[in-house]
Amino acid sequence: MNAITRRRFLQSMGALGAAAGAPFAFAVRHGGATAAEALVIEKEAAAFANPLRLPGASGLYGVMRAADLRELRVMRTELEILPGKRTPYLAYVAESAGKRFLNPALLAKQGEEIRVRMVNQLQEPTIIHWHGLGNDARNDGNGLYVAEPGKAYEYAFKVRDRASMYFYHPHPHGYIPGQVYHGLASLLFVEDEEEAALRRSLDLALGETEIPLVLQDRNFDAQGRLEYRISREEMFQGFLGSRLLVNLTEGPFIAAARRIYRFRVLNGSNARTYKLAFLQGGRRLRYYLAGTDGGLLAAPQRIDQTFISPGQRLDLLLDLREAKEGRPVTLATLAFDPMHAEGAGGDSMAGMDHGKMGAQQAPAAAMQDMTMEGEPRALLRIDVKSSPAYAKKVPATLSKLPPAKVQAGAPRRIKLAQDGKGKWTINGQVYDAARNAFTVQRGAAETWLIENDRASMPHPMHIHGFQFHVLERLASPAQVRELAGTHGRLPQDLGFTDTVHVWPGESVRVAFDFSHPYSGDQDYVFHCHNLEHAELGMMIRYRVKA
Ligand SMILES: [Cu+2]
Repeated sequence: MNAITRRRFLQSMGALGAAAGAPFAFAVRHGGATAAEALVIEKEAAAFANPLRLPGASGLYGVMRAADLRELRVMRTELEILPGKRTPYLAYVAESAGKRFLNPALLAKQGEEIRVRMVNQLQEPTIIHWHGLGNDARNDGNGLYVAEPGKAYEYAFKVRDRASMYFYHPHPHGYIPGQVYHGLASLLFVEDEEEAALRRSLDLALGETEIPLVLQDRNFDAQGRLEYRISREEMFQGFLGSRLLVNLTEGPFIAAARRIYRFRVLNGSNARTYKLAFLQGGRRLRYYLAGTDGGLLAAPQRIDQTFISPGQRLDLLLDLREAKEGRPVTLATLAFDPMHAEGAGGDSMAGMDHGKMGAQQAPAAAMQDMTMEGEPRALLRIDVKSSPAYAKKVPATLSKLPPAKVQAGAPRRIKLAQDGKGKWTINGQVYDAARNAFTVQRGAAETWLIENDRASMPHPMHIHGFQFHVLERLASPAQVRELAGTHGRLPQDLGFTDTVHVWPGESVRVAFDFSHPYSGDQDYVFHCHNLEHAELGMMIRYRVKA
């Protein structure tokens, strides 16, 4: 949003607030979407004019079978992200059957082998992390091994994981946020029988009625080049870009039939969290949460809003037969309190209006063009067309989700805090790549209690090597509690996850099963997926002892 449209946006929010007889900021701070908020977002979406980029047969996000993949060159290229501008961009480039793919969307069946040679054509080290997959340490790409400039790295692993949409991106510590920001990130779809059954029962086709949505926020200069200039203070908070992109499309729209659509959402932003809702005519539509990071839930959950933190994926089903005809539906991020409570004594800051707080601290000119975290914004407009008859129903059960293997006794405690010197810590430590913070026994069940300090920020905590279950949330902030069910769990806590968002003052109890087939000790990392936090050292190394 440029300065002028942003000013207009704020004016219209003010006008709506006045019309409703209360300051709009109050509604933003203390609740979900109001009708006024929804209408402002829908007005923004009405101007969206760029067709959403979809995975096709080649090019950006071109779909290819992982089994056909031989080589991924990590290189500098150019891409038209903003209409009419050439943006220098980093991409994973593959060639297959005479076609060129940029950041290919990979398909793999459970049990298949992936053998790929990554060639580093950058001027700095890199390595691919297969985010969410239960690989051995060497094939995890955790940054303990990297490929130096001009060198290659051979991956060879069997996909043992449940069907889901996974995420591959760079993981060389010291370079992660910049490489991801400048373009290196894409998707890996793992398929199994349950996945195939869902696609059949809903008559879904990838790229048409099953649509991946990669959410990212970026800044561009006047020439269309990506800007990643970040102060120490911004590193401490995490990078927030002013321009919201979906599949590298700004202001995107799609045309859709009145049927069930599947949206597979990746939050690929460095640090921005979103609160997703579908809006029509000032109200939230209900939709289904079908799956999370680690695949399908046992049963679909009926929801009308959900948070998604950096690194997380959500599998959503939207039945457009429940929408009104002739009026667009808008995928939005709703207003929420980003809870950047790191500045002071926790509680006192947690409920503050951060928009105002920020405005006092930063120069007015810089603020006008900035999209605050938690600001209500449109992400995608869905134009609903009349269409052929469609009589499919969302199945009552989706998968045989394995139950959590819960260890009795005292949990392993993981404390998230700051060191008072501008760094985030895990159990009081900043990252030391040379030593393991602790060792777990291969095959063991462990319960961890992840406790976030009150004077903190939300931290999306991501583990390499395993998926886990969320058992319980304690002392959650009100905006989380109001979406929660039994044991304080959110609908997205009901499946397997590799990234759990832990809010300031909150504690989350999670269950791991450290079983895997690899002989020999395996070293992995556990870190915050706010990429700037990880870069500052919010990461530990741990060992799975064979
Ligand atoms: Cu963090």
